[in-house]
Amino acid sequence: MKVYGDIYSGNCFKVRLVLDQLGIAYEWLAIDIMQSQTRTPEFLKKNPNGRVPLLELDDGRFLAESDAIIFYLASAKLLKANSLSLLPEDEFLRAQVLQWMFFEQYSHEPNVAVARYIKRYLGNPASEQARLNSKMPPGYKALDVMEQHLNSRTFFVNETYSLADVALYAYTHVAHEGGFEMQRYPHIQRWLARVAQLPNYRGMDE
Ligand SMILES: N[C@@H](CCC(=O)N[C@@H](CS)C(=O)NCC(=O)O)C(=O)O
Repeated sequence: MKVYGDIYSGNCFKVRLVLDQLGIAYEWLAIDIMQSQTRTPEFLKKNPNGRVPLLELDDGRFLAESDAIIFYLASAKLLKANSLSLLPEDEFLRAQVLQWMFFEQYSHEPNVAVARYIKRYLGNPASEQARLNSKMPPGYKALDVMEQHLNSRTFFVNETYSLADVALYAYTHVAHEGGFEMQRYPHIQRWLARVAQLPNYRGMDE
C-alpha cells in the first residue's frame, strides 16, 4: 500500500506510527502541503477533499481521514496472528476508543493542530494572531480533559495502548510548537513518554 503524507503533520504521523507498529509494509509518498501538492487536479482525483494523509490500497482504492485510515489498518483481517492489537475486542471498549478518536477530531485537533500550523508552518504571521488566540482556550480545554482522564490511568482505554492513544498522541506531543504550556500537564507528559517508549516507535524527525 501507499501513503501520501507530510510527516510533520500529526494526522499523517498517526498513519506511519500505526503501520510501523503493526509491521505492515508500505511506500511513503511525501506531499508538500505548503506547495499545495494536495490541491493539484491529479491529487484531487485521489481525494476530492484535497488533504493528507491518504491511503492507496494495492487494488487502487483510496481511503482518507487519518482516524478512518488507522481504524482500517488496525482491523483484525489485515493483521498477522501475533501482531499488536490496537483495537479491543470488546464492543464497549472499542466504542470508547472511537469516543476518544472523535474527541480528537472535534475538540483537540481543530485547536491544538491549527495553533501549531499557524506557528510552525505559517511562521506565526501578525495576520493570523486573532485566529491563533481563538484556538488557545479550546485547545487548553481539550488538554485539561486529557489530563484529568490520565490522572488515574496509564493509557486512554482499558489500561492498554490503543488507537485512542495514537490519535491523541499525534498533536499532543508537539502541542508546545503551537504555544501550549505543557508543563501544566504532568500526567500527559508521563503518558507521552510511555507512548514514545513503545516498540517500533519512530519520532517525526527519525
Ligand atoms: N480530518 C483530517 C484532516 C486532514 C488535514 O487537515 N490535512 C492537512 C495536513 S494536517 C492537509 O492536508 N492540508 C493541506 C491542504 O489543506 O491543502 C484527517 O484527520 O486526516
